[in-house]
Amino acid sequence: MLKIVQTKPYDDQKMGTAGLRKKSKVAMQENYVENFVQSIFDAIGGVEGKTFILGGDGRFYNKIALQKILKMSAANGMKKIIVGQNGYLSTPTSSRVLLKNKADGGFVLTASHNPGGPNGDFGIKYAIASGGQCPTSLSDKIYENSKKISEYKTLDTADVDLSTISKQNLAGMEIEIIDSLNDYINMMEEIFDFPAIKKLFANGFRFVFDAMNAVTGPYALKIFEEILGAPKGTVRNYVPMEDFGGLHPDPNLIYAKSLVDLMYSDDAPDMGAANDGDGDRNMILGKKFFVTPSDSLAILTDNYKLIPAYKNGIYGVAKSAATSTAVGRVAQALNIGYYEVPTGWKYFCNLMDSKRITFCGEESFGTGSSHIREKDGIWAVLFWLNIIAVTGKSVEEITREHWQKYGRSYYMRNDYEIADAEVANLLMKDLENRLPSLEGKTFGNYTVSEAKPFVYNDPVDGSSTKNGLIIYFTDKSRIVYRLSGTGSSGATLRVYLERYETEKFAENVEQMLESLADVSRQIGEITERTGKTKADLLT
Ligand code: G16
Repeated sequence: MLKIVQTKPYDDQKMGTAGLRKKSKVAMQENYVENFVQSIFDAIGGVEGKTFILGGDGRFYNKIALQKILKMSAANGMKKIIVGQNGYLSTPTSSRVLLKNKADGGFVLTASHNPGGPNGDFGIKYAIASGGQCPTSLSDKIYENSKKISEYKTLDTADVDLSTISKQNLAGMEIEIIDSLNDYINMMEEIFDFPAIKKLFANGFRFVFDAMNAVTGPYALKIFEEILGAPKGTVRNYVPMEDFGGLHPDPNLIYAKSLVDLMYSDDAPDMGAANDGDGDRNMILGKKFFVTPSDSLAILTDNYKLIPAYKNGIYGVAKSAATSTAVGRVAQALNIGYYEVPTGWKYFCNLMDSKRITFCGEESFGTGSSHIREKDGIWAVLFWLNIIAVTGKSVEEITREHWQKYGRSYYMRNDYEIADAEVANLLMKDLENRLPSLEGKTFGNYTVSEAKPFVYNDPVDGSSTKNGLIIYFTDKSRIVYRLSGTGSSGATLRVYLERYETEKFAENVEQMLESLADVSRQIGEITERTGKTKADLLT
């Protein structure tokens, strides 16, 4: 039965870099999810006659929020909703299903790499018909709606059973529950050389994949162990859990600790990889060897010819401004288009739609291609396996050869957790005002050649976005400052350090970047303003 519920607005439903991300307890407040969803429906002119995609990474509160959205969708007159079995859909799969079904929009219930559980985070990613995250113009409209919402529509009815693949009807809305694995796997088989990778495993290549108790577990089990024949035990932490088994499902050197320990042990397998909560991020490791996401993007791009789906040519490549410039050198050598965009996958989408780029990636462990409109963790892992299968070289050899050919960008991200967001906002504002006065100044061994805010003018829709501040030095080093857009409380100041070398490749990245890190604290007045003499997290 249709029910119109009177509600009071919340004032904090502004989407960040990738959707709405909040503490679970905030999201669990009365009508919180409902207000946000109705605000979206209203901002897009209603959902009558439309088709949507719905799923999530299985984290805490997904089950409840899925039912809320299903009932609201039917009450608002949606024609059809396609839901992953048991409510699971990774972010890449959801983009794939959305594009394949030419759906009008989609929801992925996830806070991505943030921890889950009652004391963790919950989130909603909202995708538009192009398969990517919604543009700022639309998220602003949704935010305005959320601040004045007074009622929403739902149904007074029993919960929908999402456990079996089926077609159901909810007050006139078709619910199609799909096996979310098959379609995604078929797509990967079309892109990569599965027979070559199968042979690699048959020849004894040792690989470990850590699904971090998150949504890619079932995909990885099926692809790596069942289809490609990697031995049992290759995929670890493959059962999706509401709290990720207490893990922080962020595939980096700090949070994927057990995988990193294994890969740096004497019994390390040939390759290690991990994905995040919703399956769009990836980390690649060799034996006692870590590949930065920036290098990974450059290496994948340089090797595109080895992959069946790309061997006939790629359009171009893009990276976020904060990502190292490594891929730029490859783009120049390959003579393909090269774009630098603000942080946020949505900025790549216009470039893909207009066939300006095929590949793109970010320092935050995201890599992908135009096969979908989201980054894709398993895609990146398969790309590496495909290169290894065809070249017979190890992760380390591939990376070192790349440095020999192009030089090496030593790269690191320093994160400062700042409890009071105002302190962080002011630090950025004051630094921006000081930028012109920095040009020509020397700090230790580094002389500033240019200092400016990063401004992106989208070549497709003409929109202009300012995101972060960049300091360039005369020796090609760079420091980028920006505030994270994915946190759920306080502020995280991200400082990205890059130093370019062409000859001497020292092993200790932290040491190579130590003096630049000091310079970044000096220029940003970080210690004076936050009391912090070093970063809280280095990745
Ligand atoms: C999201 C976006 C990414 C972006 C990242 C940045 O990742 O989808 O495109 O690079 O946020 O996060 P921050 O603003 O904290 O630096 P995800 O994996 O959370 O969806």
